[in-house]
Amino acid sequence: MARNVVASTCTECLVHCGTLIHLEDGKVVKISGNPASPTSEGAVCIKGVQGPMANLDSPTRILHPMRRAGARGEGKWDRIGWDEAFAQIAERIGDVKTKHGGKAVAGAAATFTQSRGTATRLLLRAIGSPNFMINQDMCHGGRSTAGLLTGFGGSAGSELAKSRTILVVGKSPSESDIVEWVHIQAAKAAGATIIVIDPRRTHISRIADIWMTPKVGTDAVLALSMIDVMLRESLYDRAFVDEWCVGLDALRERASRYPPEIAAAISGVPADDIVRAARLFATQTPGSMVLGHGIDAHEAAVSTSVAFFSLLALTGNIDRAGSNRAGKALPGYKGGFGHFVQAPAFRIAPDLQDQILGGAQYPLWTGNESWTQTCHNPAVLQAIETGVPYPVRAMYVSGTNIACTYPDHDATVAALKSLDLLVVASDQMTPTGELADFFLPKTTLLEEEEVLIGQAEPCLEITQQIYAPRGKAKPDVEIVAGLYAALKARGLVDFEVFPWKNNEEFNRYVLKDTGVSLEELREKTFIKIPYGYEDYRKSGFKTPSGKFELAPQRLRDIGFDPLPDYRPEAAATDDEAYDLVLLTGVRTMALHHSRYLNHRWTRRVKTAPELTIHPTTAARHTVTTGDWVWVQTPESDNRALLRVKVSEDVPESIAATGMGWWYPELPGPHHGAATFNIGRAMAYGPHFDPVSGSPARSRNTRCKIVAADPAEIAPLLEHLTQADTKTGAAVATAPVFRDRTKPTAA
Ligand SMILES: Nc1nc2c(c(=O)[nH]1)N[C@H]1C(S)=C(S)[C@@H](COP(=O)(O)OP(=O)(O)OC[C@H]3O[C@@H](n4cnc5c(=O)[nH]c(N)nc54)[C@H](O)[C@@H]3O)O[C@H]1N2
Ligand SMILES: Nc1nc2c(c(=O)[nH]1)N[C@H]1C(S)=C(S)[C@@H](COP(=O)(O)OP(=O)(O)OC[C@H]3O[C@@H](n4cnc5c(=O)[nH]c(N)nc54)[C@H](O)[C@@H]3O)O[C@H]1N2
Ligand code: SF4
Ligand SMILES: [Mo]
Repeated sequence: MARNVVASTCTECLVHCGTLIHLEDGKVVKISGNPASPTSEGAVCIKGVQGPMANLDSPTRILHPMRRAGARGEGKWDRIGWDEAFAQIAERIGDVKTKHGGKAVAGAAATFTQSRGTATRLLLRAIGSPNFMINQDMCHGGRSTAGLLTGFGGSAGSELAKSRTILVVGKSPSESDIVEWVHIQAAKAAGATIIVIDPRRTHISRIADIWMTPKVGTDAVLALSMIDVMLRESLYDRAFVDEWCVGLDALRERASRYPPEIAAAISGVPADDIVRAARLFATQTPGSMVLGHGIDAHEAAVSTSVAFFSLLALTGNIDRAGSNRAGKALPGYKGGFGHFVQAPAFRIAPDLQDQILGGAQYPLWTGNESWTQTCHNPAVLQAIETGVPYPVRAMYVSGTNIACTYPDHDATVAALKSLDLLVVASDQMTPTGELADFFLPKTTLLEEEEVLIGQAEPCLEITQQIYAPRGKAKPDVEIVAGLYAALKARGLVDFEVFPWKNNEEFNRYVLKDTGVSLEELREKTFIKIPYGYEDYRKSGFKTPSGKFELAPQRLRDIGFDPLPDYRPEAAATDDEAYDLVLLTGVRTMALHHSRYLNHRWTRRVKTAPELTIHPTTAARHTVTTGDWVWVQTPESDNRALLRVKVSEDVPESIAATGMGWWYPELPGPHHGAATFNIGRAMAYGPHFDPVSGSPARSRNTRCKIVAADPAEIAPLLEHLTQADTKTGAAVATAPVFRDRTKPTAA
């Protein structure tokens, strides 16, 4: 038997761990962590070990292009050839374009590797549409916009291990980023102080020296109060601030409104903790900060992140060893978000770009100067529904399962169903794919080569292609190349922005000016990018003043208060029945949003969408672990069915759940997403961060829970007691796994 091991990079999530792919006679038998990887140093998670092989031969995998045969969502398909698919899709895009203009075609991608997002964006630009949607408004909108405004939004990556103080705000790295988690644990072992701000008990809060549990949505107050303490006690890094920051006096005045006693009254965090945290973070340097999802998607998301980034600046923890690092570039590298967004060769006419949906309300999110230049997603859904400000009649959805992962399942599904044309590219059938006119089969991780750049430790990386594509599956670049050629043959391409035919050409383009050949990268798998610190000394900060802006000029320019502040969130409802704060989207190691529910291994550990509530809450509602409850929010008339888990990890005021749940084995088109997905009970609006447009109720709102009538829901749960032919999961008899959120007995 021939055995060999190929070093590769995992792209099952954005952490990009280095992996070792073990082969026997050319067949993958195991995936493990690669200790030589500068990014992950051997770390790997269950998704990376199990996911690639399970995706490859999943029973829900689609291996041929398909055209809808019955009514939309009826599940009747004709298998067709690629040429036929490309020609017919191009025809129908042509119809929409002729009738309504190119911008009536929108496209969506999400958490993408480089090629997937780029291919979708450029396909749209080719036909004159600026309407590219990503999920970042829900994801990183507040933090990335704050980084753009202040001039610095860097994360610490491997510097964490060298930090003496680490402040973790609204993030649970043990579930969502194992590389960060490994580095934080290393720092802790070396004596670093860990400060955590999170209302929920997590692995990181368990190792924290100070754990602050604020009321949800009050984090800005804590940051401003820490700033107040640092400035009043002159603990800040005067040399850095004098030379590199503007706006100190204004910030000092603003922060003085939130002395620790006032901050304590608003947030519920003891004043002593705030003072102690401020002193430690200011004096025990170098320090770093990890900002997570918990402070994004609030009405004051941008303001809150500006306040936390300001704490970094005041302490000089910017681009130094052991602090948050600036993104490091590999000279000549033609990838990453910025290149394909900004490079003149890939732009469309400025007057077209200016018509992007949501552009008028959120220029810092959508406009020419923004980081993403992507739509405000609710504006696209509205344009589909109402034709205002102009119609959107076709969509190309690649690598996102929006029927499960956008808030408001019903509105999203209604919008998708009403389109003249919906094309979905994905490796697996999903509730989104079920609604398509054309389903285009995508390769999985082991079947394609992808060049990447990672920042956990600045590094050029490659995902190695191990297998030829299964069936007729193609990588995203090739799918788009085929569509582009068919559109071009019909005279529908206005902007020549897609010169590549396949992944290899694309990857060679990305590398061509770096001095690293594709062959060299294939051989080495990763190449560290040499880097230094304090890049701002060479290039300044990318702000109008060239300095770190504590009161960002760009906010002032568009009529906003430039200083960070605390804004109490508008009350979701006065109805006392909504007695809990609902946190959604809490990450768990075995899932990636809506992915992996079709895999046997996942379903052994995750059998149902969980709603974690405190014992007191459970007693009040007379429910206990394992009971099913209907969850409703004030923003929607619909409800979702979740299973209770009673735990003291959440305070009495909170109910916490994940997101995106569906059961692939249940009948289409929704496969249970219209029952078990918390998105069914949520809405996109009505509250948005005024700067970034982040939907404030997509991750936290209020909810009421009602115990479900066992007789009523029994038919909905039948499938859970049967061995399932699609996932192989006999859930009721599945082994019970140790709950890793509980400490093991000594
Ligand atoms: N295993 C796994 N990993 C993932 C993902 C996945 O689906 N699965 N998804 C990836 C993606 S796209 C993302 S965006 C990230 C998200 O990953 P994280 O940023 O870690 O997001 P969450 O897991 O939602 O954790 C957010 C934390 O914020 C806390 N929180 C909630 N509200 C507040 C608040 O008002 N203030 C404070 N201070 N804390 C609050 C919650 O209790 C929770 O512990 O994970 C990435 N990594
Ligand atoms: N209520 C609530 N909703 C949320 C969140 C929350 O916290 N709460 N979090 C939000 C966040 S942060 C995010 S990032 C989004 C995530 O939202 P999504 O990106 O929609 O989440 P995934 O479930 O990861 O869906 C990815 C889909 O792409 C397919 N796919 C995987 N790889 C490829 C590929 O290479 N090419 C193609 N064409 N397809 C591929 C997968 O099979 C899967 O169907 O969800 C958001 N939604
Ligand atoms: S954390 Fe897991 S899924 Fe993400 S890259 Fe690493 S091994 Fe892959
Ligand atoms: Mo995300």
